[in-house]
Amino acid sequence: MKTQTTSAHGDGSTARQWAPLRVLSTRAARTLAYAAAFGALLFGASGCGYQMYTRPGLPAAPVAATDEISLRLLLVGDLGEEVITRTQGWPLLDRLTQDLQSGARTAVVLLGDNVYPAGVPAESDTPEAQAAERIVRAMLAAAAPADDVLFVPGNHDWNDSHPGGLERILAQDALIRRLTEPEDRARLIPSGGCPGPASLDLSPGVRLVAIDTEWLLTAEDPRRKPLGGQTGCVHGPTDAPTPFPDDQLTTEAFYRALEVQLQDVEGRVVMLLAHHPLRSRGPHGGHLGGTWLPFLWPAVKRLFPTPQDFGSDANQRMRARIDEVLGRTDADLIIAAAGHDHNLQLFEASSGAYYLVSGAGSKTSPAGRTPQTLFKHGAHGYMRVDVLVDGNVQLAVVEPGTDRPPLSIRLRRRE
Ligand SMILES: [Fe+2]
Ligand SMILES: [Mn+2]
Repeated sequence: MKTQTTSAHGDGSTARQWAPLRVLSTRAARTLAYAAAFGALLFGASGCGYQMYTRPGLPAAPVAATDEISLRLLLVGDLGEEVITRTQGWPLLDRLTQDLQSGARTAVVLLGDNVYPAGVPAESDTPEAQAAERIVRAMLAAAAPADDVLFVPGNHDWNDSHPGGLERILAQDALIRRLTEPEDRARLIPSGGCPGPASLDLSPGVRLVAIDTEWLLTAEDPRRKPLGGQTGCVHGPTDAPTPFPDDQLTTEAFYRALEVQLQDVEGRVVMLLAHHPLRSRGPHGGHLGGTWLPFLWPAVKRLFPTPQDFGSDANQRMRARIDEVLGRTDADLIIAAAGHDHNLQLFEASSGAYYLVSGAGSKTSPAGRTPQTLFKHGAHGYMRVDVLVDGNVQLAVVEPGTDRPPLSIRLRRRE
């Protein structure tokens, strides 16, 4: 708001009239004042950006003892800023390492935008390649105690949606493997520049299904075709994948394969892992407030949405298709996890499915809320999902610098 006030006063008047009045009497100044008031209204209506919100009356989950946890998943997206490699450490990564000392089986899931600004370059020995390697090394070091480390691709990993993305996805895959050889616990998933779905049954009761939403968002755009189009793609369980016949690697073939992975999972917890969210009230989800020029930026985004934003046709189509398939799953508990918006959000849909955005690994952005919002906060952090020995599932929001999770709830299984 400050900018507007300043410019309204900056008209340089040789005031005989009281200056503010005189300024307000010009048409330009009135327009600015209306715009400022409108902006303030939008800013206010959007829940004031970065603030934490927790739905009132949510019962807190009882604290689980270490031996009650059978599987722990730590979900963090958009972690790829170079700031995480600074020598004095990145508090979020220290906290992540602590959370892996649980004695249970653990997996760290990096929800995309693993390396900013444009993924891992194919050529090594450039300053950009060295920076990318430092970033991936910092992640792997923090996740060292984890049994599995899964890197899900995001738009920035695909050369920030520019041509040449496929090479950079393959380079990220190769770099992760090179840095973890001879172990096989860290991987890019889906791999090979393919859309997936790649599924991993971490325990008999828990299936992870990873998909590459950047591939999906660009697959139908003829100008961006070179992004995807990788041949020899596979789908299904990572240890027993099925090939896509080359001529059938279409979005339709993908959605059919996704449906298969989400069927016959009665009694299980299914977690969909993707970079782009299906639900969000962050800047990519059309949230209006709290960003730079709060009343201008959303208008620009609305007029010129990119596939990265909810407003675009490609994004809407993709979300509708995935939701349609999710709606037919027979899983007991569905968690659709994503990053992309740089904040922490949890939604509970009327279907009983949970949607989370955990994209605050290295940046932050504001978030508004919807009637389905259980929690939102524009702050650094990640989400922790614990599957207990007794079958209960708990979700906590972990933020560095706070001892107690700002949210810790038990997720409901559907009847
Ligand atoms: Fe991001
Ligand atoms: Mn992104």
